[in-house]
Parts: sequence; C-alpha cells; structure tokens
Amino acid sequence: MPTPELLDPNKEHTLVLVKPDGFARGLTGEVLRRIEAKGYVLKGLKIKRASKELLEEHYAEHRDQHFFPGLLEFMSSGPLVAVVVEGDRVIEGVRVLMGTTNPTLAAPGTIRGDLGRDWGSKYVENVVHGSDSPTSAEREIALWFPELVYHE
Ligand code: DAT
Ligand code: MG
Repeated sequence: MPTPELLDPNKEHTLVLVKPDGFARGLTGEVLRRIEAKGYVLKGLKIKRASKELLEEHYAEHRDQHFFPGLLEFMSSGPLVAVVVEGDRVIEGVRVLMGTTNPTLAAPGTIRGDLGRDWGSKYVENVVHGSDSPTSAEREIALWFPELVYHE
C-alpha cells in the first residue's frame, strides 16, 4: 500500500465519526457534504467496525458514566466512518456544525438537529462525533489514524 500523506503538524485537525446510526441511514455523504461545503478539507477517511477496546480508549473520559456500557454497545453495533478534517478553528467549527448532544433538542440547521432524533432506544443516537478540544483531537486522531501521525 502506498504511504499515506502525514498530517501537517502546523495545521489544525479534528476527528469526526459518522456513527453507526448515521452510516446505516446512508447519511455519510450528507455529513461530509456539510463539512466540505463549510470549507474544511478531508485528510483521512475509513469505514471501520470499532472494537470495544478502541471505544473504551476513545470515550475514556466517560468511563464512570452510567451510559458508558450502552454507548460502547451502540458505537460497536455496526460500521462507522472515521474522518480527519483540517482547517483553521476546525475543532470549534465542526462542533457548531454538529449541534448539541441531544438530537431532539439540537438546533435546526445543525447536523444533529436536522438529521437526528430520539428513536425510543436506550442509546443517544446522534449521528456524529467531533473532538471537543485540541487535546482531545490529538489523542483521538492518534487512536483512529496512527498512520497519519508522525512518530519519532
Ligand atoms: P458529545 O458527543 O456532544 O461530545 P459527550 O462527549 O458529552 O457529548 O458524550 C459522548 C456521547 O455519549 C454522546 O454523543 C452521547 C452519549 N451521551 C452523553 N450523555 C449521555 C446521557 N446523559 N445519556 C446517554 N448517553 C449520553
Ligand atoms: Mg464529547
């Protein structure tokens, strides 16, 4: 396989996941369309069924929350799409595009507000994930795309 282009450490990146609900509903293109239309650039992309081990690392900050087992069950229930997105202030920008966590309450115009809802399931199915800070973004990208990060 050809070596992928490494991420430019001088540029800002975030990790986006089109979650299993979004992928299964055929919304991957719509989510990526909004991110690209905003002007951000896709630097890495893969379809993947995430293991519980990977998700435990990814959601480590929520390990002690009551919803943690259900969150891992939902996130490993089917394939998802992982994406590295680049752009100035992209971490904040993608969070604004996503909308708030609860998809029933997320504002219209946002990905979660326009495409998500409650389905009466025991999980919060909210279509998309985006890193919440530079520290999280760096950690999450190294976890999902180690091949794009330069290691000495
Ligand atoms: P976000 O995904 O908006 O960054 P978060 O990091 O607080 O939200 O939580 C991660 C995911 O966990 C979220 O997308 C859905 C789920 N979640 C959060 N709070 C929850 C709750 N109170 N009950 C059930 N699931 C929850
Ligand atoms: Mg979060």
